[in-house]
Amino acid sequence: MKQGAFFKLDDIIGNYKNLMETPQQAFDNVKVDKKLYSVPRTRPLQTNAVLIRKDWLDNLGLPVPVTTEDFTNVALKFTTDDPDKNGKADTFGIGVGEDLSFLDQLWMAFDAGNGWRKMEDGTLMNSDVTPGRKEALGWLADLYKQGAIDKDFPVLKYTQVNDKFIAGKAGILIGGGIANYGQFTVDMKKVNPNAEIIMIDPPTGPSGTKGTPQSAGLYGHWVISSKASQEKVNKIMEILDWEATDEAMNFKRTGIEGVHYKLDNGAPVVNDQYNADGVINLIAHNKYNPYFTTPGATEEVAQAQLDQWKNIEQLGVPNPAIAALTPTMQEKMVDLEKYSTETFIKIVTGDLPLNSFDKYVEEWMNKGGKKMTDEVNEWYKQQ
Ligand SMILES: [Ca+2]
Repeated sequence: MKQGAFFKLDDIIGNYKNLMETPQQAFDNVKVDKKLYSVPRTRPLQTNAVLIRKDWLDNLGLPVPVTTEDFTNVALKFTTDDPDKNGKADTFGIGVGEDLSFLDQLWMAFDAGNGWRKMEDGTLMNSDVTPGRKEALGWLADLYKQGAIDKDFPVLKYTQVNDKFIAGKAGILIGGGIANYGQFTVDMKKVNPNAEIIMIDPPTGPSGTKGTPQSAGLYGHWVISSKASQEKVNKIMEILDWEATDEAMNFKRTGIEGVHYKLDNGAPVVNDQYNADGVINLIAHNKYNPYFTTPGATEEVAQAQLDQWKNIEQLGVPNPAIAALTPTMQEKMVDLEKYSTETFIKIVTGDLPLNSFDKYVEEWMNKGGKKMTDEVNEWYKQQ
């Protein structure tokens, strides 16, 4: 980039009002020496949603849970009180996967941060060794013991967790995705026409914190060769700018009526031409994730997804060390994470007591965690 291979966009980006709706963080994350040589393929900074069975809440007369305490209560009742009213004890509260996936928003409720947490003294601490992580593990262990968390979670792949939710075994996904909501609503109706899922806020923890993980806000970025003529640059930018409109986003979902889709009871149903013409592959370079919407999903589903995206816009927890890459991090991070995950699983399943967490932190530091933390803090000071 520094050799001038790409067109510098700082002076012209302001002319493209749709592209200018890109969050500043996404621009910042692609700049080189504070200069803009590319247009980020924008993704939303926040994409998570707590997914919960609304029909189960209604069957048991329970309100939508807000605090971690409410979630405890609902998860237990989803396990013991036959929320699907089939007379069998065949449900549980919370879906979790191997590596303790689907729990980001729980860690944030307990104030463990997103990867790294800025501490009160201004230094960064790895989320895996924060007091909040310990507290959250205690919460999980307690629910696991009572059967409110999937007994099989240590061996469940991502798709298996989703499948159990769709099948009506699990009632809550704390770290569900807005993107999945569309397909879930479609698939779940096939299993049970009365099934209803809603997206709700992440849980609020004991100290009043709540949040959802914030990403870098992009998935790759577009560059234009510095050899391109000004005319060509203008044309490319015009196209990218159009692709950042709601119009382009809607076009990507369905294409042209009569050619790519027809309306069936108000819901657009796409046809083979839609795939043949590659409409789905349109860049739809939007400020929100084009994958939020499911092709063929109803307007209500698409609207619920956009509403959720707006609901959590202010709840994003950034990772303050997202761009850090230190020598010890490269050398030890994978092993450290593996060690952490193995330990956490044992604590949740009761194979290790909660107070073993303190010994774990000590070990983690000795295994390179201390050195990595020092390096990350050195890097952080220079930002
Ligand atoms: Ca049941």
